[in-house]
Amino acid sequence: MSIPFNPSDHAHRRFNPLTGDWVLVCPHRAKRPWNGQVEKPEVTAIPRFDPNNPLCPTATRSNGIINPDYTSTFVFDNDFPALLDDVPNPADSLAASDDGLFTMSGAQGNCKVMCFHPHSDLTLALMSHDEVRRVIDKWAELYEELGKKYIWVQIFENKGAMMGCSNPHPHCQIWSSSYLPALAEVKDNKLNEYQKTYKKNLLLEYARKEIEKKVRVVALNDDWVCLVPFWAVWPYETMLIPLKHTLRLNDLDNSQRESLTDIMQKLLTKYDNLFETFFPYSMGWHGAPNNNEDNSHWQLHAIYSPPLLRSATVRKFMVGYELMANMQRDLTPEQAAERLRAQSDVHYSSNKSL
Ligand code: H2U
Repeated sequence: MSIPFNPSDHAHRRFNPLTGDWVLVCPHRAKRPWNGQVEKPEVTAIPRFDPNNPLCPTATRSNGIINPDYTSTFVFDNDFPALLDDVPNPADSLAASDDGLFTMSGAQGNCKVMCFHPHSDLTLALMSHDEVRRVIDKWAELYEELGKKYIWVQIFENKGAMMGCSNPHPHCQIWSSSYLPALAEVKDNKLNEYQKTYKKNLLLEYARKEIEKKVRVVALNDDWVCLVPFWAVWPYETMLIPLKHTLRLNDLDNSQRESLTDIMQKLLTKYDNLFETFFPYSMGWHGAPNNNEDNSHWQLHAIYSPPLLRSATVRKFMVGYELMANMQRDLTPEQAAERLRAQSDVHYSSNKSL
């Protein structure tokens, strides 16, 4: 081939050093016409209070418990928990089958739901600075409390019906487990290997180099960088990384929490502005496991995985080649970062009534 390689035009693969996975990037396909499924726009006319919405203050939940008339954040034990503390472990004979083909392992844990705000029609993008800060403080508090008992505390938010969010009310979930989930275990190993090989923290080094390169940076402040990872899989996937070595959410100091509030509000406003919609996503926090070991190879980070590709209604599906062979994307991470950077930091809805 005599044509010189251009990453904005030519198919190539990128390596994710955090997981060891590869993503196939096919930028030339971003121009193709779309005749596939068009999702219905997310319903935005959500009532502020609905007595039949089990996450609202004073509403009755599925199990008959009545929520308090909460005015800020509100945390409760999930009424349909995937993980429970009081579950026996499989017998030794099941835990290690001789042929390695039928191995089981115990799974104990706890599942909580955290409402961000009493009003169902708000999202983190529309909440005030102080309200978002209270969410961050509550995350840190829960992380600290649950981290005393569980090796892994997974905070995650499914936003929008497109991402499987079952209740139109700003909230997240917290699943704490007696084991390291698969992705956490992979990251633990990769971060450790990198630190041993290069004598550097992978994510701190990565953030520093991305800030120098600028092309994938969406927002930056004194304590945080928000970027589209070089190895992003979802079209507008982003990552939030603290600039200072920080292991867990509860280790964030006051300045980091204030600037996290700012950068989250900026990112979420840009997300909503991109297609003038309440941008759906799944997001979560990853920090050092709670195992009393040397976790200096870790660095706290958040991942946002939004499904939208071209408009409020056209989403990326992880099917076909992605399920059977390799994760794949069309838009390059650099193009995605540029588009997000170009979005206003003022929410589109502030100019019109919702
Ligand atoms: P999602 O929107 O991400 O599905 O989270 C809502 C969670 O709230 C879900 O896990 C729980 C569901 O089990 N829930 C209750 O615990 N009680 C209820 O009455 C309704 C929903």
